[in-house]
Amino acid sequence: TLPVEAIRVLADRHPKPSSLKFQYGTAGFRTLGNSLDSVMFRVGILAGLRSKKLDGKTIGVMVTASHNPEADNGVKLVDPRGEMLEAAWEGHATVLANAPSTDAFLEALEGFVKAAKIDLSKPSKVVYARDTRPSGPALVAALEDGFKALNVDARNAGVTTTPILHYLVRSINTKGTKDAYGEDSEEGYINKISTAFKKLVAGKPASPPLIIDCANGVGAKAAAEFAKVLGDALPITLVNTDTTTPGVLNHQCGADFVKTQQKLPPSLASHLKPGQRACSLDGDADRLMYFYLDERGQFHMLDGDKIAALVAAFIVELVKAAGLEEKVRVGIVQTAYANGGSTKYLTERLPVKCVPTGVKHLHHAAEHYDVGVYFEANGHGTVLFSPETQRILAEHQPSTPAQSTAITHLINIVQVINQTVGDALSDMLLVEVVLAHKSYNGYEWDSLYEDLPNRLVKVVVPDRTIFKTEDAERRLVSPPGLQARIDDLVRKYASGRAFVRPSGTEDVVRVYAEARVRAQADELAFRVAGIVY
Ligand code: 16G
Ligand code: ZN
Repeated sequence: TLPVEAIRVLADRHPKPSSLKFQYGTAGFRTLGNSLDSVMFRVGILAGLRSKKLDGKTIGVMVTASHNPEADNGVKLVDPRGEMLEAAWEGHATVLANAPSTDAFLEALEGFVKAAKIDLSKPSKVVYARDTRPSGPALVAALEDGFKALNVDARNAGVTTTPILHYLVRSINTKGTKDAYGEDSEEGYINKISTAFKKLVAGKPASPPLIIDCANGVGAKAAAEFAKVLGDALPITLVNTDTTTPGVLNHQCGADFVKTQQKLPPSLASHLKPGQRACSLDGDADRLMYFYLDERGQFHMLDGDKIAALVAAFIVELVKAAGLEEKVRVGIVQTAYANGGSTKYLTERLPVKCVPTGVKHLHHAAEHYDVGVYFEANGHGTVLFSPETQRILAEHQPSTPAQSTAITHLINIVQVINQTVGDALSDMLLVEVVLAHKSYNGYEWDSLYEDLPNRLVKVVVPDRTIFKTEDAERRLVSPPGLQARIDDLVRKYASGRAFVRPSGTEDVVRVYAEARVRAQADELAFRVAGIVY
């Protein structure tokens, strides 16, 4: 049975604020950091129950609000293979977080344990971490009270990136098996990735230093580790590494700033020379944006779509060179936000699937390919190699030296990639491998295809729940009649495309529009926004 008394005593110390309603959305629970105390406590218990339900496998808990403002915070659970929490449990998490009192919480908990058939005699194991936000320590303390209440065997991974936490979860759960993912420590992570990276770029000419904008967030620490271990294999200059000054996290810097503002973070102006490439991480280092200045000093962004195109083309080339074209099918997964230019370029070369926003949708769709490349335009993404593909790579007998080289490269690429989730630093090294092999600079990479000018705006509406979509969020089914009006507007613009979807992380509706020329993309976005409200 549940340790009701222990839970009650601790739960009383973490009362739910009566005015708030919480929701486990695409990014877990996320809101102002100072309103999350009760949520953290309850998530601690839920994580323990999830572990018991999965026979004592280790569950991850990450405390972060990613690219959001410093005052925000959040928490999400990571399933045993390092993947997002199973969708059905998102609803359970929401119900438990909203129980109005300790009694109501206990009642909901008992009902849930029964309904989900959780065997409470099973062990429960959790590994948890947080980003650098000032609200983090207090929230982690509340989480730890949740662990204590259920007597969870909890390992503190300290202050680290979201993708490292995902890596740890998978490594812990596969330890000693034939699927062992890596040594379950941050050092193990850095070593695994950097060793493979060095093999991949051995003998390639040294590139000019790569500038990394760390968003003044938790990625700064891991980036510094990589810089140290990689040495001459990849000269790195770190910028925006201040994780202690209040207010600087994600402020005027980072991957989300670059993507939404489509401009250079001001702090990089003095570092970046024309022709040189740079990249930005977000606040928990799971999103990556590249960019460069051309000879005239003009800013050019290389977003998740450009990364997908670069990486997919390279993997396809290696698969062909390895003589595995018939056995290993490479495919791409995108969302509605993918630039029309990228979708056109990719569909002419590879199977492409469009899914709703959110990593869980992309990840699952990517699992259907032998090699599934998924990236959101915002810079979150990774590459999945199916178990069968990894077996083929390990066992294939190459018939020429060229085939042998290609297979070795593929095997090392699998090691560089964090297959559990999008990982800015691992993705960055993957990009650097491709750039080194193709001898591309930013401009040459950018020339793979041309982005259509686009504009994203958010609209505050009285009730965003009335907005319902279909066709991977590309069309509205509700409110009735609105989609037809959007279609009428879109038709007036050359290469026009627009869609409207309710945000999963903010109380707004998002409008995306693109068109052949900049002014028209802007105009279309604002006209659609005008009829949404
Ligand atoms: C979250 C998602 C991201 C998505 C974004 C959309 C994860 C790990 N992150 O950040 O994939 O692009 O939400 O936000 O799933 P929105 O629904 O507010 O537009
Ligand atoms: Zn993030």
